Amino acid sequence: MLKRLRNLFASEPAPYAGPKDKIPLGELFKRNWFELWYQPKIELKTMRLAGAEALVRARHPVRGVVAPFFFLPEASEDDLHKLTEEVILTALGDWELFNKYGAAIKLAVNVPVSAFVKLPIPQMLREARPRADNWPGLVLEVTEDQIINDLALANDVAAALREQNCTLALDDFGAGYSSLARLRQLPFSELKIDRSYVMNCNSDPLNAGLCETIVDLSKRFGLTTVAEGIETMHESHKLQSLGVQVGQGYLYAKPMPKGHLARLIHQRLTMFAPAAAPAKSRRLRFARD
Ligand code: G
Ligand code: MN
Repeated sequence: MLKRLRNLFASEPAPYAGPKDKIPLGELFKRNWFELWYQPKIELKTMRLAGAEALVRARHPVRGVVAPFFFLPEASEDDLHKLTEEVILTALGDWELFNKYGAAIKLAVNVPVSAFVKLPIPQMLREARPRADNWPGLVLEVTEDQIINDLALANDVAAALREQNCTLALDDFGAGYSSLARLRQLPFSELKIDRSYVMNCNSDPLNAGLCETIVDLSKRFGLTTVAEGIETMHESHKLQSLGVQVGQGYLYAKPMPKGHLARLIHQRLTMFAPAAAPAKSRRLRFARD
């Protein structure tokens, strides 16, 4: 059952056997290859759709859908900022589509910390944000290693974002080894546990301990804990028992084009059947608010 469901959601880039050269980011825009895909975030307690993370993809005419590894690492700062602007504006527009299909979900975008210095992000949000009353705001994810050395900037940015109903999430948490002293000052709404700690957390006592510690910390600061890269039911159950509120990973759904997600929302598809009770499948309902 799960395997079938997973195949249903297998919308990741198709394998391509030809040369895998890097694609200049400028090319993406010039040729209109840029696409924004979405990976669902699931509330673990209810198995309802809690939100989605927007992830950049390139639709190459020969290679098919290409992941960021092939165009992000060598991109210039200017191009990265242009990409960030595009991502934010596209996600704001796409939200209207998901809302139309009945899910006013919170979308998250990835933002390089340098973009907060170079781009007028709060102003962009003010001008381009959906006007609907039920818009829940946008989450801007910044990686721990980039933000942790500039908490003054983080605080300024968080304050400006708050005025637009938007918040910061701390991405890849754990990978940057922030000191506890610094964590006290974090102006974030969400903490995303790095995939490397989520992996095998059900059987690896060290990872389980790290996840537990992060959940405790997150709770103390009143943050939502999100686990990234969940691939098995065992990991999912373990994380839920540790108090992780939201999960994201191939187990539930791979990143998919906005139309796919809109369709899933519209169809109210069952995405999840608990492994512990295979005879009685739980139905995933998509949150309307
Ligand atoms: O760090 P960040 O959350 O931005 O990374 C998201 C990336 O991780 C995306 O490119 C996505 O395709 C990938 N990803 C998402 N879920 C999983 C998963 O369960 N397993 C693995 N290996 N990769 C994942
Ligand atoms: Mn992210």
